[in-house]
Parts: sequence; C-alpha cells; structure tokens
Amino acid sequence: MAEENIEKIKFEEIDKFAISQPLVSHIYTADPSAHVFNGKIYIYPSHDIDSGIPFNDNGDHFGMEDYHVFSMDSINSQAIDNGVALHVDDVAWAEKQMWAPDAAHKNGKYYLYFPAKRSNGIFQIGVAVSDSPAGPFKPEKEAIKGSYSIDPAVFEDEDGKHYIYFGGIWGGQLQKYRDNKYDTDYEEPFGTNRALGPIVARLSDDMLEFDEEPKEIKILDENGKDLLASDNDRRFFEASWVHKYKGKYYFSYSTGDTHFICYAIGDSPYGPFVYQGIILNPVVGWTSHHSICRVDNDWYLFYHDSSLSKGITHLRSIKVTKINYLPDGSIETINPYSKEY
Ligand code: FUB
Repeated sequence: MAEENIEKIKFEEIDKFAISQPLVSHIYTADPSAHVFNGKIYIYPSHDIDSGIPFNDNGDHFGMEDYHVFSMDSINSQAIDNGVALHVDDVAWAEKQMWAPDAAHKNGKYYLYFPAKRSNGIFQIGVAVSDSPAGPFKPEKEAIKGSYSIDPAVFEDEDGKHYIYFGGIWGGQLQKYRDNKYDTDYEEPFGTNRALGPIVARLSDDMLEFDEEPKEIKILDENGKDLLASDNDRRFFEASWVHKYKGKYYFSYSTGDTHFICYAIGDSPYGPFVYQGIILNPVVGWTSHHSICRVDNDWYLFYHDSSLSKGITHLRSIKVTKINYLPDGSIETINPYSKEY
C-alpha cells in the first residue's frame, strides 16, 4: 500500500479514537489558555496559519499574526469566535510570531499577555488591555520591561495577587538567559547539569509591569534534587501553567521534545515544585500545550493536537477533556487517543 494511504488511514483512525474533537474547525488554533470570567468560559489560543516557512527546531514555521478569543456558555456548548482580538500590525514593538498568550482580569479590565519577536529576532512579552474579556485589546506601546522568552501564563492567587510565569527553551530562547541577562554565548545545559527552570514574577497593581525581579523556579525530583538537563522526560521545556487545588500550587508544563504535559506541586507560587507525573501523553504533532481551568465543580484540561490538519505540526486545533483527581491530590494521566499510536 502506498505510504500516503497508510498515513490517511492512520489519521481517519485517530479521529475515531481521539477522546475529544476540535472545539474550533474553521481556523487552526493552539496553546489554549482558558478562564471563567463572568460565568462564561473564555479561551485565549494562538491562531495557527501556514506561513510557508519549513519546519525547523527554532520554530520559525510558527508564523502567527493575530489572536482570536473564543467563548463558551458551558463546557458542552459551541466555541464562539469573537473575531480578531489583537493583530501584530497594531503592536508597535513587535514584528512577528504571536505565540501562546494568556489573559487575566482585575477591577473590570481584561489583560492579554502575549509573546512576539521584535525586529532584532528577540522574543519579549507584551500586554494589551480591554474592557471586555473577548477584546479587542489595545496594546501597550512597549513590551513589559525586563520580559523575555515566550509562553506567559498568569495566575491569580486567593489574596488577589497576580503572578506571571514564562519561558521556553530552543525557539523560545530561554537558554540564552541566566539571571535575567541575555548572552549569545549561553546555551541549553546538557547532561548532569541542572535543567533550566521557568521564570516567575509578581505583577504590579496595574497589571502592566513586573513588580519584582523575575526569579527562576526550581523543579525538584522525589529526592529534593534539581531535575537534570538530560532528564528529557521530566525537565521543563515550555508552556507553564499554574492552578491551585486544595491549597497546593500545581505547576504544569510541556517537556517539549518528549511531548509530555506533566506537573509538579509546591506550597508557594514561587515554588519549589516537586515533580509528580504526567497529565497528558503525547498528542499528534510535535508540540503539546495546555491550560487547566475549573468550570463549576469540575476541572478541565484544555490542550491541542494536529489531528484536524492530518499531522501538520504548526496547524493545530484546541480541545478539552475532563481531569480526574485522585483522593491524594494526584492527577490521573490522560491518553489523548483510546488506541496507542
Ligand atoms: O505556538 C507556538 C509555540 O508552540 C508555543 O509558544 C509553544 O508553547 C508551543 O506550543
């Protein structure tokens, strides 16, 4: 049988065996950050397009230009496209690659946090403001001072303080920084060196700036030791997310080249976090990126895969499935397909 027929059958099967179907099918969407605002679910994804740039390890093929916000009345209802919420042409400091965003709410205003590359090829993180969770968002003139790398995720603690988490290695450029300083000579650590951690900073009262010097977060193994750079199945790669469950802080993230979404637990929004296990096994496509959101009394994993585009890594579709906590607070591993691939 010709190779492409085998591929076709595999993808038809994947649709059949996928535990959930795309929430959006008229455009490609990825990296879903979900929140409940005013009793409605809002999803802030990347808007994947075919930029014509071939796949490389730097992620240049992810050439996204704008964001659409999706809203859902309930977890089973249709995801409504609220149109373009922000376009790169309207962001004075940014040139291209509007990667994974997140949003937050404070005092009746909504804040969209997004990474993009400046014309010098360096990623920074920007913020844009709206009176509506669906946008449109008006960007600040400059990127957030002191910001770098990709994948911002904002967590609001019970005391009303907001923390922004960010960072991603390889195309996300985190390996070029140590102690918040950029140097082209810095590289990804390897072997028995400590893996790089994600970065956290408390946000200022007006939500537009860092309120403190960003700090690197420690992710530890079961013996309290730093995860090592060679531990590709567990070390941090990108896609930070924090949620709180029964008084504990859950830091979840993607392991990138090993394609897991996994999690670590801590007692403070700054960590340290102790590695616990896998939340989501690999999906179709190279990247995996998620958010975790409570809707009514249940918790949901918003994630993506490339099944709708038949495996094209940079054309992804957002999905949702329920999370199951065990009595000890651990999260049951989710297989995205009921058959192994
Ligand atoms: O969508 C572009 C990049 O792919 C994101 O920033 C990463 O987390 C990965 O999903």
